[in-house]
Amino acid sequence: MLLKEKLAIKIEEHRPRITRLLKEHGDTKVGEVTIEQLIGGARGVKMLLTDISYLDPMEGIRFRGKTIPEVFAALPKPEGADYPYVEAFWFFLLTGEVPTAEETEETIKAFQGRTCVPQYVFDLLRAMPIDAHPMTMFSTAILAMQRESKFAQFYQEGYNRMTAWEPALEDAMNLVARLPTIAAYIYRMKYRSDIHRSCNPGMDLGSNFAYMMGIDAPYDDVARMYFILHSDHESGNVSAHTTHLVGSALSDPYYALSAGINGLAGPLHGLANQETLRWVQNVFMRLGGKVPTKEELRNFIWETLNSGQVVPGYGHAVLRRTDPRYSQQRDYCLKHMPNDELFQVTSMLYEIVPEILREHGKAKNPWPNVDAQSGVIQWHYGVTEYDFYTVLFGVGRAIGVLANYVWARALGMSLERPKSLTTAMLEDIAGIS
Ligand code: CMX
Repeated sequence: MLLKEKLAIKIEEHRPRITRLLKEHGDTKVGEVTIEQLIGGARGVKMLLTDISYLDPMEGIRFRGKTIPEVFAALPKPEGADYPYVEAFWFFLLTGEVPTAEETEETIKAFQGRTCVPQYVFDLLRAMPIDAHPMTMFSTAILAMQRESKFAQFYQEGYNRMTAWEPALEDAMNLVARLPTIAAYIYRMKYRSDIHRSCNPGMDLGSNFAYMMGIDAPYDDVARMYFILHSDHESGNVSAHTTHLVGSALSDPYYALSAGINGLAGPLHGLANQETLRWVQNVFMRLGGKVPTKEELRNFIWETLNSGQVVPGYGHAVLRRTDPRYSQQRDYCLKHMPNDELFQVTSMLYEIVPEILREHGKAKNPWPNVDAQSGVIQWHYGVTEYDFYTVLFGVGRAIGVLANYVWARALGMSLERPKSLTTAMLEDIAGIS
């Protein structure tokens, strides 16, 4: 069955559940908010709804109820590949069902018909200063395409909340199809002498991205793994929440995603993968290019902490163990690049950082997150320009946040508008005024 047809059935089945919850249980309490949570970035406050992924602090992420290894095992893969088609994953995130071979083929075709990026996007990128950060370029390109939005057009022509998910899906699929082309264009414009490879409409998304980047196999499989791993981490993280928040004003997917990508560009969020590499490269530089010993690494970590900086790639707002996205990438390295110098340093950090963060006594979670490993793999395949890494994260993250955008419109989710209080009001509530 075509993705859109299956999605329509799923939406019809799901809507009564939301209506019932609202009508019959609207007053039921889900939790309470403490002053610490109110001041501390709403940590742990249960106030968002998504069925696309769920993050357990100990187990890590589940996409549509499946762990990462289960997702990788269940979804259809290209022949000889270790990782599934991104297109099959998109079908799975939206419908909650593993697509058949035929459904996968149809979804791949649906994306292949959408890869063409308008020329004005390239012109715009070329007009930007060449030293603009790749994330600035990426977000600008997304925003520039807003004029193409079917959702915005649908709103202008008379909005219908029952069918709003349909133009949202159109926009979301156009975006997911075009982002790899835009990312590869930014990369080659900035770092590969401005020589480009046009997208190859006969390929799947992972192969096409590797082709446009100009990197041989198994980089196509790395791309599939990377985009799937970075896609979604439930709704409360900065990029997902921002996309959702902006979308809740019925801003179209282009506006919403561009905003979410800007959030991903923060060093406490997606930029941490760039920061990890920058930080490790600093260690190498200090030691004249030599692989550091454990003792040297220890000193460097303490120096970082004592100067008031965070150790990038470690800690998490929700997770309380090693991020399974880290473990997956580590497994990849152990299989394909065990002797890589950078991987060996990354492994040493895994042995040392948690014990130091514990001793330091601040971070609630001393274990590595996804960003501590991802740059190492890119570096191995020649993508050594680490300020590009967050763009790769962004191509993947778009898949999750846009799937959420489609469902948010399908379920008629409301304008987000939490209530703020003043400090005096909090003092009053605390009984200290
Ligand atoms: N190094 C040093 N200190 C750390 C730390 C780290 N890796 N992780 C947390 N801390 C500190 C925090 O800065 C905070 O200090 P203050 O009390 O002085 O503000 C304290 O420990 C408590 O923080 P927390 O409750 O454990 O963590 P938060 O939910 O506030 O923040 C995160 C989570 C990810 C921002 C934080 O762990 C961090 O800054 N990590 C490094 C950056 C990073 O890897 N970000 C990527 C996260 C994954 C992603 O979104 O891509």
